[in-house]
Amino acid sequence: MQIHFAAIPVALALVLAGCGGDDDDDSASETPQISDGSFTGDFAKISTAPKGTKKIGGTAEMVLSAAGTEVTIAASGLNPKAVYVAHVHADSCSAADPGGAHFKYTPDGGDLPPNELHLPVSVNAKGKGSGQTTNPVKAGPGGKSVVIHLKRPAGAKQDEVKPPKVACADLAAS
Ligand SMILES: [Cu+2]
Repeated sequence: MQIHFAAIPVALALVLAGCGGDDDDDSASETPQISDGSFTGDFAKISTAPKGTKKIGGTAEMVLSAAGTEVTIAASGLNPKAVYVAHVHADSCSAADPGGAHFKYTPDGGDLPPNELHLPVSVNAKGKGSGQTTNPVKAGPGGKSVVIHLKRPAGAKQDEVKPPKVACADLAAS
């Protein structure tokens, strides 16, 4: 058996991050143990939605497994001529700012994937929106909700500078 000495810490860290099977505090790893499971919620329009936004429904689902994280949405009531984007957010839909800030794997890390979970949303002619994203790392309990933003209003030529939140779904174990 030949293991290069320098490779051992890396291999150990991978094992600890990958299985999460013990609580021993014998390493620098701060990765909390995260259970597999499905977390789902129903979309509802929120108060920050621009005037004229229709009633929004549908569901969001986040699945945590050995494969990491998969998030999917199936929304209804969207404007087929508008452009939307969805993110996993770090607060609940009932927060003063619904959904709060974006969920980040590394709190002081960047605001783009793979440090965040972003879902492009495609909307069909009937206003049904779908989106999906994956990440090889399991999102922790910090991922509390999925928020749909209006990225570009119908007829607009440019994206919103700060895309308003139009709908939110709380993620709860299901
Ligand atoms: Cu967002």
